Amino acid sequence: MDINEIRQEFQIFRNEPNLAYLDNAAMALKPDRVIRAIDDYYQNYGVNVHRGVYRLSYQATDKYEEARTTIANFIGAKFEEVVFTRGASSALNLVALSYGMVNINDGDEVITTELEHHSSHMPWFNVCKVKNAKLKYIPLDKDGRITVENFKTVLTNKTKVVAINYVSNVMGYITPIREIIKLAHEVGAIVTLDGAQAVPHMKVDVKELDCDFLSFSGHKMCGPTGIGVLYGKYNLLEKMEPVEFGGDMADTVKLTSQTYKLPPYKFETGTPNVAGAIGLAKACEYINEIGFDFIVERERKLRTLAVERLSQIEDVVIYNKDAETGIISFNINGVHPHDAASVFDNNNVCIRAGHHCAQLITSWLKTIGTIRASFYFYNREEDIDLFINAVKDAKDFFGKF
Ligand code: C6P
Repeated sequence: MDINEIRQEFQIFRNEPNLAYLDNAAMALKPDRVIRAIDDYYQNYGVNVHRGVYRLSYQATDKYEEARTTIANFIGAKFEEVVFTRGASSALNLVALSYGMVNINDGDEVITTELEHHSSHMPWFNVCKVKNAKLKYIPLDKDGRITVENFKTVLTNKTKVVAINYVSNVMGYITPIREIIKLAHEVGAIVTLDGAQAVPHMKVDVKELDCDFLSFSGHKMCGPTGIGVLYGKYNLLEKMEPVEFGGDMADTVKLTSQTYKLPPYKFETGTPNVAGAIGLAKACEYINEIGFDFIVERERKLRTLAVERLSQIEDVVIYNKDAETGIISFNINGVHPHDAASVFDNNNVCIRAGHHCAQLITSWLKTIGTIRASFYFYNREEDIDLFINAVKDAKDFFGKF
């Protein structure tokens, strides 16, 4: 596949062919076809769904629900198991608030890790605090990885929930999730999987994984902002209570009682993000066309090249040298990550610096933050040249002080 041809479909690269966009873990760029699909909805049938008894509203409803089918197929789920949310954060919170607040009780145990993004860990910290349950952390190995062996040391018959990432947004490690899910199920626990950094980068099939919940965001996979997905096994979603009430999710409302629609609708209160769902479905089609084989291979190649060259620069500390995905976290000795970031910007390189909303792993690494470069399939070898030059510039500039 020709990278230049791929890049031609992105207005940002047409504007700035030499931009090294290496902040893909924060957000991926959008190809024309995703923007066109959103535009088409607003321009040609931009009305509300599920409500109007007229042609345009049927059309919008059909497109919205077709989008759900496309996204369900993308992750191997059933149509009714795909709940649209604002993003991964709201999906992860929905599980904690709806499932956790009801099913976690005094003395129960929830397992999580120091590798979690705040949106995966904090909702369960809150549940455990309110419900007087114990939050346990899988000890990370010397490289900061989650291992099955270490998972076994915290798993007990009291474990009710495992809240864990599939790919860490700081370390880029792939969690050995299949084995963890199997072991969790053996003690009757459910697994809520944070797939925000996995679903855009590798084939994720919820039935094959047998995870109970999976959360992810549209904007990290070439889709729009403000849309994400909570996948849940239907038998769990069916028993869960909504956490938001109001328009569209209601079935019957009387003075003395109220009932709700079946999943997924009981969790989608109010006018949904129709354009977002349509845009995300288009992004799924686009990613399927690019193909995960290509995406995985490309990211691996770029990462290997970048790590090789980065390792040759004195005073650079790489925290995740052997990670499997396109995320590199590092620091330049004596240079504050935010100071370095400004030099990267001057070199036309977009990276992220700081704790990446994952303060637990930042503390574990005994640092105040890291510089993070993250690749996607549309990145070029030339981006690595710009990136390496920026590292050298930052080192030379701040190294003087
Ligand atoms: N991580 C990053 O730069 P939202 O913001 O809701 O779309 O996604 C939250 C989220 C949850 N889990 C993981 C593993 C994530 O990486 C993120 C988002 C971005 O690393 C923004 S903080």
